Amino acid sequence: MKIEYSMKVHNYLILLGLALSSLGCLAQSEPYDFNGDGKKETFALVAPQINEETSDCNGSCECHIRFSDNKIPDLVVENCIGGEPDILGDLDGNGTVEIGLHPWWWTSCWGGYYVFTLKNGKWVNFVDPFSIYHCDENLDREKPLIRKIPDKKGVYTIIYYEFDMESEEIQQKTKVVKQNI
Ligand SMILES: [Ca+2]
Ligand SMILES: [Ca+2]
Repeated sequence: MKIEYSMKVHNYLILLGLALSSLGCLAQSEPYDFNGDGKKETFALVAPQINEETSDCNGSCECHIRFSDNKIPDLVVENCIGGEPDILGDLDGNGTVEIGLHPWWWTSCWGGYYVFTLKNGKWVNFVDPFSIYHCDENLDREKPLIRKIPDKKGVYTIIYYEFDMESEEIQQKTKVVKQNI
């Protein structure tokens, strides 16, 4: 029951997001410096259009995070029908703010979480993507899923999910991961 209820809420949020984006009411983010040029910019997530009859995307199911500074390329996320990007702060202290995203998908409670950073004019994975189980009521989305570790460089603590074979339970875990770039 718990999962069913969460899925309903999840699907409602997707529909709401899709409705808003189709109306052109794209929510702009708070301004931060995503490319490290000392000036702040905003972004909006542009979701793909959904064909109501086929319940599929018109074109590719990909989201574009588009920036107010047109020198910054779109952050293109495949297998995405919407989402609410997280502004994670400047995790590695190089002057650019990192962006996190759990891309919405049709039905599954499982999904990937991606941490993106702009490096040499390209969006790349800051750490390897990890799994989250977003139907879990104990998943506090107000808290960042990736955190700096005080006095350590290049490693971060992440919150992720795993299906534990022994207990046959879905478990929330934490671990330390290395920065990719
Ligand atoms: Ca900037
Ligand atoms: Ca950074």
